[in-house]
Formats: sequence, structure tokens, C-alpha cells
Amino acid sequence: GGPASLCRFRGTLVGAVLGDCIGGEFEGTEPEEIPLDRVLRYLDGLEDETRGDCILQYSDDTAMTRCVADSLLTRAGFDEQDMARSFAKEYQQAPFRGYGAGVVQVLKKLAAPQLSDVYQPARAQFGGRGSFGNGGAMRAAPFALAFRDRADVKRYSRLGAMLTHSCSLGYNGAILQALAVHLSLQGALALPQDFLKTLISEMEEVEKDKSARSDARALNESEFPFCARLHRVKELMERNNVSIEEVISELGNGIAALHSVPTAIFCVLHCLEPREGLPDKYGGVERTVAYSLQLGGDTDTIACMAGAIAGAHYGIESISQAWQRCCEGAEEADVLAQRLHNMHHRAPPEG
Ligand code: R7I
Ligand code: MG
Ligand code: MG
Repeated sequence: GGPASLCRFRGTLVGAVLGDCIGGEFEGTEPEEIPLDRVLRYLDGLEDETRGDCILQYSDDTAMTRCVADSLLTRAGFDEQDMARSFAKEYQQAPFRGYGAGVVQVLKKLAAPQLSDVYQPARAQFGGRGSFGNGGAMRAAPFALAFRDRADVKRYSRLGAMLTHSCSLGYNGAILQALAVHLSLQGALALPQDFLKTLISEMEEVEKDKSARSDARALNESEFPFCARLHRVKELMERNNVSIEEVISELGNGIAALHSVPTAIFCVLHCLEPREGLPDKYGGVERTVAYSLQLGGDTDTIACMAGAIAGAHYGIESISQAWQRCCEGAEEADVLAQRLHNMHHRAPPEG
């Protein structure tokens, strides 16, 4: 489909659910434990029609993405009170979805009816600096679907992440993920080098910020940490043979946004072409998810973010029906994506 076409919207949210559900199976494993043949055998099992009752449950990644999408739709834009309440309610109803250890405290505080500053609980995390986890980034895709204007995508993905992640290394990861989906929706992955160049220049702007600089210093990161990682993505892309070990050591596979968002972007770029060892029958989204699983670590979230970016590029038609049938919440994600497509293409209100 063309730029911002319906099939790209549907591919985004369905790709994210697939990554979360399928990646959940390998979460927290060491890469040595999941050689490619084990990943492929597992993925083959998803196509087995006799496993009719196979349902892979989604985790917090999808639960919170649904809250974001739903809130943006019902409020016809970003409403921090509504989104915060939606997170809190979702957590109360289904606390078993595998939330990060720290964010649970924020979600409990957000449920308090007398709370006036909904950003306050996030600011109290980790000794007052806030979380740098990838929980803001894992749910950022709907911001790219709801808003057409790049400045809005940046502004609202940041605020949406700050409801739980007040450290710039957390919310800037969400901005990066939203921007990657935003560009992919426009078809920007047709020119991968330009895609990266745009991301780097956008993130240079984002990371100029005073609190980004002081957080990076306080956490002993280099200046412009996301830009630095994106430069590494570029270097890895330019090489012919990149091992899983190198990807992990250069980019990470962990629960911090800094150690997972650039990794997810790399997975998408690396899998734009067929890759040795990955079946020819795979479409682009399947290839991307299969590749990212091999990294181990925070597989549900890395596959979820890579799945969203890849899904925005290849579109829903490229995604295996069998995989979709196996994943809890794939149909609901599809419906939300269609509604967000309408919102995206509606004229903005005057004034
Ligand atoms: O970021 P968050 O919502 O977790 C998301 C992850 C995804 O992988 C999901 O799939 C789910 O498995 O969890 O939750 P947080 O609790 O804010 O952050 C996640 C973890 O990162 C924390 O439990 C800490 O271990 C670590 N972390 C920090 N550690 C020290 N100092 C995050 N921020 C800090 C910090 O500032
Ligand atoms: Mg999860
Ligand atoms: Mg995870």
C-alpha cells in the first residue's frame, strides 16, 4: 500500500501483538539457549492446524498499547488523565501480564482518585530520577498512527511515556520508537540509509535537551546516547556478516529502552532482505520477528517494537494468518488500527 495506507496501520498493531505473544515464549533466555533451529521449530509449530486451541497470551506490552490506542481514540487526541486512568484500570483488572517490577508501584498510585498530577508517581521512581525501562517505548506505536504531524508524534509519545517513565532515557526511547513507526508508515524503509539519517537528526534535536544531557551524565552514558547507538546500527548495517553476539554487545537485548529500541530498529533493517537460515516462505514481518527472537533477553519487547516497525512497512497482507490466529489480541489490535487510520486521516480541528 501507499504511504499511511490502511494495510500499514493494521500491520503495525498486529505486528506488535505477534512480537509480544511469540517473543514472550523466549523472554529472559540466553541467546545460547535459543539457536536458530530451536526458534524455527517453535515457529513451525504455530502453523500446525491440529493445535487449534493454541493461544499465546499477550503481556504488558500489548495490554498498555491497547490502553494508549483506546485512550487516543475515545478522547480524540492525547488526554493524560484518561490515559493514566486507563493504565491503572488495566493493571487492576489483569495484574498478571508480566509488568516491570518498578512500574507496578506507579500503576497502583495512578489508581488513586484524588491524584491530581498524573506525572508525579513516575517521577518518584528509582530515587527520584524515574525509570529508564522500555515500558514507554513498547507501547509507543499508536502515537504514530494517531497523529500525522511529526511534531505531534514526538510531543505526545513523550508525554504518554512520562506517565510511567520520567527518566529521559526512558521517554526518549518512546520517541525514537514512535518516530521509527511514523517513518516506516510513510514508506521510508525503501531507503534504509535515509531512514536512519532522519532518525539520527531527529534524535539529535531530542537529546539536545537539558534533562537528557544531565540524565546521560548521571547514568554514565555517553552524550546523545540514542544517537550514539543509532550510529552503531548504521555501522552494523554496513557490514556483511554480523553475529548475534555482536548485535547484543553493540546494541543490547535488555529491559532498558537504550538497550532495546535501537536493537529493534536494527532487527528491522537487517531483515529488509532475505537472510540466510530464515525460511524463504517467511514474509518480512515473520523474518524480522524470527530474527529478533534469537537475541534472547527482552524478546517480547524487542520483537513487539520490531514487529510494529516492520508491520508498518510490509503491511497486514504480509503477515501469516496462522501466526495471527495463535496470538491473543491480534483481532482487537486490527480493529484498533482501523479506527486509528480513520482518526489519522480526519482533518484536524480548526484553531
Ligand atoms: O519499563 P517497564 O515498564 O518494564 C517493561 C518491561 C518490558 O520488557 C515488559 O515486557 C516487561 O517485562 O517489563 O518497568 P520498570 O519497572 O519501570 O523498568 C523495568 C526494569 O528496569 C526495572 O524493574 C529495573 O530493573 C530496571 N530499571 C532501573 N534500574 C535501576 N535504576 C529501570 N529504571 C531503572 C533505574 O533508574
Ligand atoms: Mg511484556
Ligand atoms: Mg519485555
